[in-house]
Amino acid sequence: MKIVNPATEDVIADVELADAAEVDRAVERARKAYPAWRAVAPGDRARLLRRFADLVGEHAGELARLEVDNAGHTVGNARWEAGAVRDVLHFYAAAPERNHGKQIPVPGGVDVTFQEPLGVVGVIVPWNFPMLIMSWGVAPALAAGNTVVVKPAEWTPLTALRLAELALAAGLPEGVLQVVPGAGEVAGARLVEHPQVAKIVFTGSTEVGKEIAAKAAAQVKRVTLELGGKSANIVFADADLEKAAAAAPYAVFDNAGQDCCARSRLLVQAEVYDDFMALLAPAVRGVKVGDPLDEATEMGPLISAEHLERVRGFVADPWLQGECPAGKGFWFPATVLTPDVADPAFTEEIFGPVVSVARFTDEADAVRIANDTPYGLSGSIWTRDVGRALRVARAVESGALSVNSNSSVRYWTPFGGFKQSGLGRELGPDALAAFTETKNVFISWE
Ligand code: TXE
Repeated sequence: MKIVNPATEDVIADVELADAAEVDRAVERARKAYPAWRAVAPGDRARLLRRFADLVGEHAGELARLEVDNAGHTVGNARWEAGAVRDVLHFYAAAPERNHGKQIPVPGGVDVTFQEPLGVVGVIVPWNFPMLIMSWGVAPALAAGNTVVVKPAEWTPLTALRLAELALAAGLPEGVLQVVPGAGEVAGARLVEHPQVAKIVFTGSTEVGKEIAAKAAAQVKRVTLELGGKSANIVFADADLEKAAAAAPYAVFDNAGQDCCARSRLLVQAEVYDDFMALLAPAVRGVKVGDPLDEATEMGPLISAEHLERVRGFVADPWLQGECPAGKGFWFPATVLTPDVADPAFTEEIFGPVVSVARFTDEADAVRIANDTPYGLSGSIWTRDVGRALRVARAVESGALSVNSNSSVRYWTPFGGFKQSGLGRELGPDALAAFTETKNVFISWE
């Protein structure tokens, strides 16, 4: 498949797509590599993962450039992402030596638990944050003693393939981490259906997530799902409006809105609506869209022509649109809509640089609108009232909320969705449990 730079439409690579038989061979190699990998002494496994992390750090510039060229990320963001991949690997490198079980008092003997690895884990990655999301699955899975087969998104396999090379260079044995580029319905589907794959970690659309959950259920296969979002950015009248308005564009236009945590519904309390919108307009117009390699650029292109058309289909009668380059590349401007709350632009995940604004009357109304969605991934609350911040944070049905901030993801805290935004949690100390089974052993002393 021809891999295209979304900013220039140049073909930058030609990658062969794996068929189902190739996936089977990869799973077989992973299965063969598993007994030796799980038997590696914890300290040695930690050392190998640290070496892998260090190599990622040493190649951060190269990885960032690949992500810029392949996914259209701005160079600043891509550099941060490469650093974050390194940090995620370092964080979980500490895990093999801390993967403790318990000793539980029982009569007649000793009862202990072990955190056993699962076996072969399949990680299916989307195109919006190719290397970063890959690392969220790979790092804890490897740390817990599993072997991993990654299926990157069709459009964006380049950083995944490079990370697999770096893993080998770091000394991870053959078969422990493999990357199989391929079509979702072929290679992805085979990974899900393969009886020797013990768990699937999937990030992508809710539609495909449901299909994967159903297929996995047929084998009682473990799944972690990170799916879509339509998160709310709630601005109360008592907020620091200037700060909230300055932050709002980045809450939704970062990565050109191709972010499952994008706060694509902006809810503003009625009495400050006009003041807030007057502050928002120049902030949106000020978003610098263009060449992702330019250090000053804040927003790059969308991933593909197909996706550009999809995003365009949601936009009618914009309240405001910024500028974007004309000519080659899949460009779409930062866009603000003020649709009816029943409009698809307000209810569906657009996954582009489009924010839909609505007013609310009071706290209860804000919570009602925020929760009136099948999604529940992230969100922000802007207020100076600590009590209100806590009440609303507890009431919004969402997995990751921030108060007076856009922040969603820190690798040492848990991340995942309520409702149809997902199943299970990634990152943080708890993610390790998602890659192990608890085994209970009773030893009689009688
Ligand atoms: O996602 P898909 P797409 C949302 C976003 C976007 C929409 C479509 O709204 O516009 O989904 O994006 C693999 N069995 N998000 O079509 O199809 C596929 O190859 C197994 C939200 O790219 O879900 C890719 O590797 N695997 C999101 C991955 O699944 C299958 C990130 C995601 O692709 C498969 C991306 C199948 N039957 C899109 N079909 C987020 N939450 O961050 C596809 N795949």
